[in-house]
Amino acid sequence: MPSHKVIYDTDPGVDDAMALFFLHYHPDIELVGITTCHGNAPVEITTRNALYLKERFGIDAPVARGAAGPVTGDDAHHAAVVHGDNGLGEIELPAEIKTKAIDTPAHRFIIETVRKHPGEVTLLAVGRMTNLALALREDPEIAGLVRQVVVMGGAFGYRGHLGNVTPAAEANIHGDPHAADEMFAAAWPVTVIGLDVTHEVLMPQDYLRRLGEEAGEVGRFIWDITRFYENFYLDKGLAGISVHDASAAIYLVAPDLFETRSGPVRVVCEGLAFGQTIQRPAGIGFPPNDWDGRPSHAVCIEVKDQPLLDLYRQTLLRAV
Ligand SMILES: [Ca+2]
Repeated sequence: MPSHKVIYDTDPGVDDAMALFFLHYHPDIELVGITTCHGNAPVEITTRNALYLKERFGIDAPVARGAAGPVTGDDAHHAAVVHGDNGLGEIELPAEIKTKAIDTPAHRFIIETVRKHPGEVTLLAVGRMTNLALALREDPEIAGLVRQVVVMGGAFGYRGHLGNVTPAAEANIHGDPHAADEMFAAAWPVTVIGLDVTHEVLMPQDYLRRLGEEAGEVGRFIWDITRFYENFYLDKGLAGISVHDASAAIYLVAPDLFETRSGPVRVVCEGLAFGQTIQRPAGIGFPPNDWDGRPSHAVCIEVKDQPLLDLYRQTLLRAV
């Protein structure tokens, strides 16, 4: 029996698709729903991509469409330069997707699913945190009913890793900082997989080529969608693509590959550092401050990259 019921909150997205495959093929994970959000592309496109991936790879979980923009009502910003205009690296996609999203909006799907399985559901959020914030606003009690929240987002300056939208801010948090700050205010256990660790995990082209050769249709698909994405990273002088969302997915089944630091987390919601995530580490004393009274969460500060890449590959080989 799979030991993790997971709702995957996502904005596919090249690395979102790569993480989705890990969730789909890992035997200890039961994907109970896919909720979509604005982010890498507008929500119409991320939802369509989620439906396409579900249909093409035979993923059972329902898809619920989520928020089109941040909780403030401001315009959404998208990352076409990284993921292409279609969100999946400009590969050719069918004009029509037969599979449809369910009628329930994402945040309500989250509430209903968490209430149906109290204490069992993990929320894996790898896009903007908007759907999670909307779920908390509608039903704050769910914070006490989820098993855990695992987030890909943020940058805490560990080992000198900066943001990727500004020197201060990472894209998922920058895209809706108010939602992220509300998410960190809730008393549910959150683990953050930020750029501090995802910029330490790189898939070089050889790794992707081998996956393409060995992991059947899904391997070839990953090779295809990463061509555009890879150029973005190679142009920046990196030795491979950063493994953002899949690192967060892998944390679910292999938390021992990560080291964490505890303490409450705040998000800067205005000014120059808009979207910056700042943790007040446990054990350090400060005068009264804006972190007081907030729940402690775990921020990943170290990762064992080679075992993580091995686990990803082994899991994808199960597709063959
Ligand atoms: Ca994502």
